[in-house]
Amino acid sequence: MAGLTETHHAVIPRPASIEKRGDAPFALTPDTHIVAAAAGEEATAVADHLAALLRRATGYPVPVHRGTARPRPAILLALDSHRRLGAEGYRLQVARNSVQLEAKTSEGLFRAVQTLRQLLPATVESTSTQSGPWTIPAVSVADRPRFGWRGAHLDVSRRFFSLAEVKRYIDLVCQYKINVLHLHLSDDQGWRIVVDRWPRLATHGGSSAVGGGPGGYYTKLDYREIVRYAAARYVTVVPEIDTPGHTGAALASYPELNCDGRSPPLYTGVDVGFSSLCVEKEITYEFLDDVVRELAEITPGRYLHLGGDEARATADADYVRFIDRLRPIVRRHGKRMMGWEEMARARLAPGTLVQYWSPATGSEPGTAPARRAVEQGLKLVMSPANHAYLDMKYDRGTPVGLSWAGYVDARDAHDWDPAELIDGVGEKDVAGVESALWTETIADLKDAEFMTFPRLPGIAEVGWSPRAGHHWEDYRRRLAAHGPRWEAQRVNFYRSAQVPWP
Ligand code: NGO
Repeated sequence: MAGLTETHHAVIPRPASIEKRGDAPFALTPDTHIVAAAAGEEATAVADHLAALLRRATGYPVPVHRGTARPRPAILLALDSHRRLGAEGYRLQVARNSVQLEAKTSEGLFRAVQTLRQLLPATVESTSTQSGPWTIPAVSVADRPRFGWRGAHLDVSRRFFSLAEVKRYIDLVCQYKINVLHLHLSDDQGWRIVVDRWPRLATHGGSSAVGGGPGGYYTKLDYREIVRYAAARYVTVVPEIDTPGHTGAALASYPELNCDGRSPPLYTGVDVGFSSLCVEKEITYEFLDDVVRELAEITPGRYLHLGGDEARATADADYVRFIDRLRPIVRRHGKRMMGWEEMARARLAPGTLVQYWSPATGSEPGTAPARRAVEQGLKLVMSPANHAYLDMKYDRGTPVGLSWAGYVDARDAHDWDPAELIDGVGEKDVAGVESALWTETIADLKDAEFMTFPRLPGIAEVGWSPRAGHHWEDYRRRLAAHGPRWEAQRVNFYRSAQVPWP
């Protein structure tokens, strides 16, 4: 294990166990092969993914062989069902002559590849050929995640992000073993996914953005492509349609969804909490049934997020009635529901995931929804705004972002424990963690990158790494080594003064 004063690697999230071996480093050369000993196409796809990555910066051919023949020097990927590594765990052994990656599943192999990348020099992340040497220190890693849910939320409603931009975001976050992409697909300012039965949602509701900026929406083909691209990186897409509030774009598109039968204009401001679907009208539930059905059809993941936050324009009793009606709709279409913490005010089905976002801690009043969720036997995904909201400014000088939950610098993103934040919420109640990037103040992907890095790696480490050994001093030295990796990938990151960048 890396001690406090002796960091010999810069891997983030910190592996459960990583030890130096008494051997010379492995060096990639023009002769290096990758051997996919693991049976099955998925493991071979992981090998191909690694090969493509290595070819880019080294310029070496890095051929991939299937089967057990073992040309030397080689990087070997193998599936080993006997090891108790869990679905995402892996072992990685680096010696002078070989690199071995073993996991129970191809998903575990993919996580191992992310570790391997980070053991190589930063220039391996370049998109053009660089000169080596391409050495990997001789280490032995045994790793598995603390929590199964390590999400990244992206608000594509307030600002629309193109297919290419979403793919880049996936590519950047999956390096930190993020395994969920939560797409906030609808809000007051924009509806971003085609629903065939309600076409104006996208064509009208998706035609604008915050500040009146250009809108956009995903066709079902686009969405399927995001799902496919994410799945190839072992990231599950969780789509969110926010209800019953944050529904301005839908209300603007269809007058019949409004209680008074009249559509408001498209909203381009940044206020929250003023819109609501009409809880009394039957057509509201026909609408939701169509939306949930069509979204379920193109979403292989288990969860659909139905929002539920800040429904200040919905009376309390109406809110509970609304969730009572929503519950069977989600079940009918074969999915489980996820919702923001407010949803725990209502009765929820077993298996529903509740997403905590309040900055409240201990037994402060703001923690009550979390306890209500736990009392219902439900698990929480933790996104406390003062640690995990990537739209908060780093400090007073940050040119974009909000500050209602305070400033969140690199240390705040790393220095917290999801199982110790709230009285009555322990390890067994936590499904995992998720960063949230709301985009009211974010103009484009460059801004999004600036707010994501260097904070997301801290949240990812909170979600993946063992509780023991969680030290800011050790972490910030490892984090510093990621600056050059982001430079190589042309990531627009924030040079936090808390981090000793090289
Ligand atoms: C809140 C609100 C969002 C805002 C965000 C800004 C939740 C769950 N609802 O978080 O609509 O965009 O704050 O920080």
